[in-house]
Amino acid sequence: MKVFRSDQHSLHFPTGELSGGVFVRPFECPERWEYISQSLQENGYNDIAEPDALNMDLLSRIHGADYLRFLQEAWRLWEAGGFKGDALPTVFPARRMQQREPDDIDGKLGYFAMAIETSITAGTWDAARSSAACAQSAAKHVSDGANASFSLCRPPGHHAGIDLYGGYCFLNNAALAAEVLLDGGSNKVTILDVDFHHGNGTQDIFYQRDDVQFISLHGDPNDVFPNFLGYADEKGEGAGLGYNINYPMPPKTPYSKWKEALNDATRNIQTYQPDALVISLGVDTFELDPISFFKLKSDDFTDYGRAIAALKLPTVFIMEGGYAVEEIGVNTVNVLNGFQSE
Ligand code: Q9C
Ligand code: ZN
Repeated sequence: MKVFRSDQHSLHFPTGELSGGVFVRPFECPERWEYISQSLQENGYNDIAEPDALNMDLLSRIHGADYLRFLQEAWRLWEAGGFKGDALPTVFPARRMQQREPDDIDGKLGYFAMAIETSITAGTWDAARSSAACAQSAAKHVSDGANASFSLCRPPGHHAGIDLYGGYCFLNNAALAAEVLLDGGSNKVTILDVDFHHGNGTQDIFYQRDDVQFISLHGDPNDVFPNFLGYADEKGEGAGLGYNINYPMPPKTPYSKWKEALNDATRNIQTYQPDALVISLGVDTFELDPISFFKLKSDDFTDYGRAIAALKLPTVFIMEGGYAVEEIGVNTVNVLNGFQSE
């Protein structure tokens, strides 16, 4: 399986993340990428490529023009304001306030943010762009005939909506991969999101469309981030009705229960009959993950990798979350090994 990755991921590394009322070292850190790279190489995934340049026209199919302009100018405007730290929002267009983008950078940050643990730094745009480029190239590889590819995306993407960043995400890498597959001749694509958190951004992007089926297995938003989306009654709208499927699950969910949801998800995929599959692959479902509450063990990742392969679809794996840094490489490679073994 060919791997796409870029050194430019390291350009994004904020000094702190607001967690529990204090600034802590960000959970979404560059070593995540290093550990995954290392495990891939130790396990024979040595066909590694740098991505092609990002196609901004394709990116514009999933993100608003104002949002993309904001991501490119945010750091310059923040610096021009003379601020000392990384760029963080402090004010939000909450209920009964105007949903209008102001000129002031403090206002712009709040207008486009869906959470404040995610800082923008000098290198954020270049890192996010390189991450999306990896997803684009991995999808192109499958669209050109390969049966599978893996994109080592960092920063991750599934919380990034049409015009929203947060949850460590800026550009929606999985959504872009789906667009590349559609552009390359697929008529229908399924995005299966197995990250611990609900893929609110991906749901947002495809909510009214029937050419992309979005299925997410995740911690119940009543109990955990992103808190305001990911409930089972969100089924899509208009042409998209029926093509959005959520499986929220409670704290301490063991693999046996998670696998039942996956089995139901695979039946829904078989009914939809997509031409290709995108996996939003977060391994924060692991029992030792510091910010999550499912109980998957390392061998479980191998098992569900096999279940994904049993769908017999061209598959693009897009890296999302996973914060038990020392085990992140093993758990990620286990999914790929399970997939390859089938
Ligand atoms: N006190 C992904 O897995 N909330 N993003 C952190 C920590 C944000 C997760 C709370 C979690 C975002 C891609
Ligand atoms: Zn996650």
